[in-house]
Amino acid sequence: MIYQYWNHKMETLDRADLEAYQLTQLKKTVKYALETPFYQSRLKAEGIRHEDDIKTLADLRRIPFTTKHDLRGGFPYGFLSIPKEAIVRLHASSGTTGTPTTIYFSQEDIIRWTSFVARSIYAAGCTKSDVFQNMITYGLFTGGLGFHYGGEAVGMMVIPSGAGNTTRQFKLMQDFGTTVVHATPSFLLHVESKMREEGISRETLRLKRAFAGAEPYSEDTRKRIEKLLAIDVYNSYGLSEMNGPGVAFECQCKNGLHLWEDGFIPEIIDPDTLEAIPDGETGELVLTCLCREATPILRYRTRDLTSFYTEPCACGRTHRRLRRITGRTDDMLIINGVNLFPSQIEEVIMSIKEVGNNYLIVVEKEGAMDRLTIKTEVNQDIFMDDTRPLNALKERIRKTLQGMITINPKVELHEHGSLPVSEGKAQRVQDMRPKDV
Ligand code: DLL
Repeated sequence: MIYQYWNHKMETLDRADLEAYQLTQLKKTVKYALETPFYQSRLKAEGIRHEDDIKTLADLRRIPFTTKHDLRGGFPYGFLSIPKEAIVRLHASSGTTGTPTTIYFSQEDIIRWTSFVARSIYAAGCTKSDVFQNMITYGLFTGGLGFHYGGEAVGMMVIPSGAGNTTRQFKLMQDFGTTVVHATPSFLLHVESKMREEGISRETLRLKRAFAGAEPYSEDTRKRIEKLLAIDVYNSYGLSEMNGPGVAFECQCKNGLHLWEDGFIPEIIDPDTLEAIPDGETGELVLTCLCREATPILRYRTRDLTSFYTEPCACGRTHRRLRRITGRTDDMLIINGVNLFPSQIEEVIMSIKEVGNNYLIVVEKEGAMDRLTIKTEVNQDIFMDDTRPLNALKERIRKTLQGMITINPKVELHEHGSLPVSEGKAQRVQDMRPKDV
């Protein structure tokens, strides 16, 4: 395979040069951080009064972690390091507790962010001949504008269709010969179901690739989308605190996500002890943003669980690769004392071909015990009136799940298209247990 690089020099820097570059950028970031109300006191308490107090990359460890809680506490301007007149954009994530976290960008920040997204899109093999339909939410969410700017920088024709309205999405794809789409994996599954429902023939579309991210999904889900839509699907990881998309992305080897280490310093820690863990082992990803002046964020605890591949990638890029994110430390369900990540359930059910494209995990209290119910849609080819094969399928799903997760779930089969669909990030878990128990 011939690999293409957006910025060959930066993408293939050897480790020593990459670390030297990181140190320069880290010092700049610390300089900006010292301008913010939040970090001023934080850093000074650790004896960091000037960027020159950072002498090596190891000095990063002197800086305490930053959490979502800290960011909320600093709302609205506690993390701002430049005069307000120099801000050209704000993005925000609302989260669940009400207080949003806001990230501000200067013009230079937007240019740098755009180049990381463009680099990612290019690594997946796209060129300026592509027609790119950005089927993800625009607005305060970073997915829309982040990919929009990146796509334009590559020179693709960008169709800012946004999420939702599958009928209009198909029309745009057919009218303009869309070759690449971007969406959450759950929306891509929904698009595929709708395509069949509306009788859209694959031959009328020119689709070749999709970028799928913003939420966890399993390798089986990727394979399912690839097979059903006959396209290549590339995993894309990012978070608003680190700009948005364009933090880590799969190249054409599709074997882990290159984390752009000239833009971000990654660490993987044990979420309980907060100690660094050996390369290759799973833990919480901590990121330091090296490419933003307006809102510097140091050692941010992402809560995302992942690990690094230790072997190099065939594409020649030197930036280390993350394994697929398996969940978040705050996603973990404890069911009758057993720890369970929603991704473990997805992994099992998406490998069963009779299972449809949508599912829901429900946890309730039944007396003193927790009760896990998996509601899944069945494939469109399955008749809901035929109870015998349906019961056999239900039993097969139950047994397979029990074997993998050691919990005996109740399984409910639902007709294709009957479970709620989300256009953005899917809400797969309904935990109905009283909060104080
Ligand atoms: O989801 C940014 C983004 C937009 C990424 C479009 C990729 C594509 P937030 O809304 O701040 O930002 O959510 C960030 O989403 O900490 C992960 O928990 C999760 N996440 C994002 N990408 C992936 C992925 C955007 N590829 C949070 N796999 C992160 C698993 C993902 N989880």
